[in-house]
Amino acid sequence: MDQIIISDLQVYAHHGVYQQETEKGQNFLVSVTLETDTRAAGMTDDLGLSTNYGVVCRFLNAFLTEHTFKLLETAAEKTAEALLLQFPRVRAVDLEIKKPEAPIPLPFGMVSVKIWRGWRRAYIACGSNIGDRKGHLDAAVAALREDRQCRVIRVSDWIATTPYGGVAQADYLNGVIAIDTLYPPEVLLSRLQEIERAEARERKERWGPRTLDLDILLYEGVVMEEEKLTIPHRDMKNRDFVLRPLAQIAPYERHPVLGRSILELLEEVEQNGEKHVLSNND
Ligand code: A4P
Ligand code: MG
Repeated sequence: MDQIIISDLQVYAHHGVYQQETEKGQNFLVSVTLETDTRAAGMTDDLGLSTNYGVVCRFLNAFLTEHTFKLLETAAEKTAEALLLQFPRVRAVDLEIKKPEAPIPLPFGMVSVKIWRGWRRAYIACGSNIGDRKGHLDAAVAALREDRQCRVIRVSDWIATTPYGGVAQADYLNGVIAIDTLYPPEVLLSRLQEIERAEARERKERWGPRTLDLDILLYEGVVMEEEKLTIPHRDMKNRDFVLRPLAQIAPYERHPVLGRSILELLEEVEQNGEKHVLSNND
């Protein structure tokens, strides 16, 4: 991706573990690379289509002087988050905060903390088969829209499906939500479980009926296999009720392990797999 680069912006601020640092203050040097698409601005010469680096510098200065953090790590973490929330065209930031006057009683060149943080695309499967099914799914979208660390990008249609897993229970309403998020995968999972709890979901039996079930299908090409969290979702390739709505909003997204597009996986399950999508959705 294109980059806008600011290097060694000098900010006088009060971060540090020692009292003298928070009382007296010292100079910090802030370097940031903003990952952003500059093409539209480049083609039109219109600053409104880009991110104004002067405004970014003033924002950095204000943020780092208005807050006091003990650790450079925290200063970097919070500053990166603030930048990503403040400037909508910035997809990711590479941020380094240097502390040239750090209280180290030895000769040294520089100490600094450097981090990369960015918005990552995730796809969330949602399902409900108790009560006001549409109300529960809509509530999940509303909760994600209210969360500053998430941006809802697209929402599929809600489709009626028969239960999968050989359990006799009511039909489901299923769909998929595409979001960009600042949460790492484990934190996103906890956040989704909070939203499930808010819709009064009770976990009694595996594959049992539920007011709201939210599963992470894909997370920006991440592959991980832990008991608490497996990405991509272990069973997505066998589920037409997941692949159909996912294909509606992201047909060419690739499954990072199988290496196949969602459209290909959907065709496969529709030809050879179980059919749970009710035909009156078409
Ligand atoms: N977990 C691991 N990986 C993930 C992931 N990628 N996303 C862990 C979310 N959670 C993940 O899930 C159990 C545990 O899986 C979590 O604690 C989490 O740490 P759960 O939601 O608490 O329980 P569950 O949903 O009953 O079990 P499971 O295995 O997640 O069931 P599924 O796969 O969600 O299937 N038929 C239709 N037509 N439509 C449906 O939506 N859903 C199910 C449930 C069965 N049949 C269905 C549908
Ligand atoms: Mg689940």
